[in-house]
Amino acid sequence: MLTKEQIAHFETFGFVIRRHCFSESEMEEICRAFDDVLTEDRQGRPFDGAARQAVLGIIEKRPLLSGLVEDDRIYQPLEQLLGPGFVWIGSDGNLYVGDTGWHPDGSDLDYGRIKVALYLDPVTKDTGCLRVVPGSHRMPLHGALDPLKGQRRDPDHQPFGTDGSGLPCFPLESEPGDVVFFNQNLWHAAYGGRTGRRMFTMNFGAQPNKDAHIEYLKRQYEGNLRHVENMQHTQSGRIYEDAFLYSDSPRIQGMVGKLVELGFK
Ligand SMILES: O=C(O)CCC(=O)C(=O)O
Repeated sequence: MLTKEQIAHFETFGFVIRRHCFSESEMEEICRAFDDVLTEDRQGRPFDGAARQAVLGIIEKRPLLSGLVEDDRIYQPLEQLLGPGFVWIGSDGNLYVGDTGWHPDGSDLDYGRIKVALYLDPVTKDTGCLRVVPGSHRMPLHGALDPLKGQRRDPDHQPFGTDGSGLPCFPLESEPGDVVFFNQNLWHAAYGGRTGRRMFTMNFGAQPNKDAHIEYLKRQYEGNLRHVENMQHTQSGRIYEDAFLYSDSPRIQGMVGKLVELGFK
């Protein structure tokens, strides 16, 4: 459970990091499952480091990883932050190459969405940890950072007189076993990571109770299908696994019911 101070931290700054959530032996198993899915996606070939590898639906592909979403250490904070009835959006497993420039995952300020990120190797400010601009999940700061969007296309574009690595921020340095929860509207980036930096994310939305929320979920699903086509080696034409969509777990059923109703697969 999060303390009321941790909830206030999340509400105010847009993120909270929980330390030592998973033990060393749990992380060894999690890393093995992660490596296994990414290797399978490369059809057993070594990672050549030419470009980021991203596998959508990673956690749905292994029971050990799927179990994370119903684990109290993940599930309870989400229920506290998003409220009951929150929904699954999806997961991705990544081997990163180079820097990730500043961006928010979205600007849907009216719809609560949380990204839960686990970095599988120790990462610091200058070796690829997640950097965030505290408070940028809300207006006016969220909108004021908009000029940074051009910097992802052109690193020489410096609307605030600095390159991306010099932007004022908070570095979420982490060790394997730590878990980062952040609001998807928060501006974030990563600089200086090694080629093949490992991390995976699990993404959740509050219970959709407006047409705009459903539209968001549909848009995201369509975008993810395109992402599978563009970035994944293995092509399945779908995002989720049946074992996950039709899980026996009441917690998982609770978060995927809406997706099944919407015909996502
Ligand atoms: O770790 C990174 O490179 C950035 C992660 C990120 O941008 C994301 O998960 O949306």
